[in-house]
Amino acid sequence: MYPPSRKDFISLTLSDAHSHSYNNGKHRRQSCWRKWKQLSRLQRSLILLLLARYSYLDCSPIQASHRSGKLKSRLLRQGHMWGQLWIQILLWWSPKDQTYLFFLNLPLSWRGAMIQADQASEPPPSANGKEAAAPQAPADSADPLPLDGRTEARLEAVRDAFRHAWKGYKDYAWGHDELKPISRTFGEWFGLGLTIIDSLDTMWILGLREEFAEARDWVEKELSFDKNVDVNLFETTIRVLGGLLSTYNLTGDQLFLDKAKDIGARLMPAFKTPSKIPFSDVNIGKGTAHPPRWTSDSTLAEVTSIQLEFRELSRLTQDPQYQEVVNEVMKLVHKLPGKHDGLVPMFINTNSGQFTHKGVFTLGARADSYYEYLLKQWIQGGKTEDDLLEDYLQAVEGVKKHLVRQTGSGRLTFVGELSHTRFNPKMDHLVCFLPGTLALGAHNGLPGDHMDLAVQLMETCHQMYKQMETGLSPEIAHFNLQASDGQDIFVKPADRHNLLRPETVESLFYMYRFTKDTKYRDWGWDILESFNNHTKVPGGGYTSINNVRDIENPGPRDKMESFFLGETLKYFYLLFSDDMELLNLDKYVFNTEAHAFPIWPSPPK
Ligand code: DMJ
Repeated sequence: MYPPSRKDFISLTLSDAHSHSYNNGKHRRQSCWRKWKQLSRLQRSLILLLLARYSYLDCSPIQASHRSGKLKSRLLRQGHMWGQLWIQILLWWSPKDQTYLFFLNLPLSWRGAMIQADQASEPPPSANGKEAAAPQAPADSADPLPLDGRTEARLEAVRDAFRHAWKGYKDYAWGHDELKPISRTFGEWFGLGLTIIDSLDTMWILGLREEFAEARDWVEKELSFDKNVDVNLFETTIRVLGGLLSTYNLTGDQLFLDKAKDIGARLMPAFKTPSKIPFSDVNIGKGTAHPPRWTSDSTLAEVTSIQLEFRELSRLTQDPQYQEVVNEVMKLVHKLPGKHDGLVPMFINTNSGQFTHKGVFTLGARADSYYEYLLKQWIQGGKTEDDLLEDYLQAVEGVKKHLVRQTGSGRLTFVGELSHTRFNPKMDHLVCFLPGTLALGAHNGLPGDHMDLAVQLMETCHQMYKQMETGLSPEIAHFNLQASDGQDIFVKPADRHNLLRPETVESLFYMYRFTKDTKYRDWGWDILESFNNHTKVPGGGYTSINNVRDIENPGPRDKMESFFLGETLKYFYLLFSDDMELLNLDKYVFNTEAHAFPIWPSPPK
């Protein structure tokens, strides 16, 4: 985890019979005294010196990593007290070898970015044939930027979180879709090693070249799409096709484009429907596609949030078939009756090509990324496709008119839902992508009031974390329109789970990039600390939890979604990084799974 050449450490070996449980803090606390007595006088003096300034130190694994993070950031924040001498103490519990490690790290000068030039991979090979030229890898985050202590500490905390998540995945789920960190096994969805593919570009961006190399090796030697398996078109497009294309663009490594072409071609049968609205499921081995068993409908967000990826595949391969099928979907939806001031229903029929289940309008599940991709396709295409812009602008007006309200007490702005003209003051955490999207639009010349709304919604998404006991947002929040009882946010028992989702961190990243207001970074830091506090699993991995309102028993769900590594941790890193050239938002557009594609050059006028 920490190369010995860079750190000095003292290790204490303990025996703890319960170390494999999720939270066994009590037992460990009892043995603190014994461990303390095992330290040398010098070690004790150093720790006492620090403790004299920083209240107390606990020994429970989750709390300890949280507190050591806090301690570290407080030390770094007050780094002037120490001149050029930085002291970091990291308390780390390793249940595998049952060892507490006290790391004393004494670098004599601050080195800035952690990525070393010698960690870079081979130079990108150029693409051949009629494919587009191999991408220029963006400025590597190895640039020696003058980082202050806090920035570097936060970036390193994200790398630490990634390493911890990766360790669990590697140890217990390697090559499978997802880690189940509590039972120390894996979950399979499509059997495509989703976590590896979703994580590739994150590792590249974080500078984790060793981990990247082992993942690349797996992609080269183990990944095969020649499988008799039904996959979901949308999920496979955003995670697998998106992850491979993004990694190709970052690295220039032909392997990833070859794999992207392979999966892209295998997904094409989904578009062979009477209406040209794609089916939800494709068998990538047999080349057949079908809707779910109970309906011939597809979800609206799913059929309209695969465009960035297929268009990019066409650009890179110079083969128009991919972009043609997805552009056709957008054209059909653009012309379709049944919208409500730009708001779209949640389902569309693959036979008739018409909206179904009309009357329910949400920016949450099943509709969310339709709105996101209107704007992002317009940006990707060099702002030339007017229908996309028109639909986006109309939709934002529809949102403002029908869905935006404020709570009675704290005047929190939120986006509710409309159900057959009845307003429901309920907002999914998924809607927290919206502040970022609105800010991105305003940055690209769209009305200033989009930014005003973004600022207000960002505050609300922040409150959805802050007002919970764990500091983590529930999956769904209800808002109080009345002023009477003073409470703005309610959470129903069934909605109290947290799946390690990225949307709020994603929006914080956009808001920071466009405003440079450091409060957005601080809010992000609080969220990272809360994830470390309540979802980090000793031994490796992070788990989704059942109850964000219960500190004592958040109820681990035993699942680490691939988007935690693909999106959440990537957006944390980009939020904290001072390097504005690292995926510059004037040059790149992110898909809905945080995979980045270059913005196409505008055609000559
Ligand atoms: C991700 O797969 C994508 O962000 C998608 O758009 C929504 N659901 C998850 C994350 O919450």
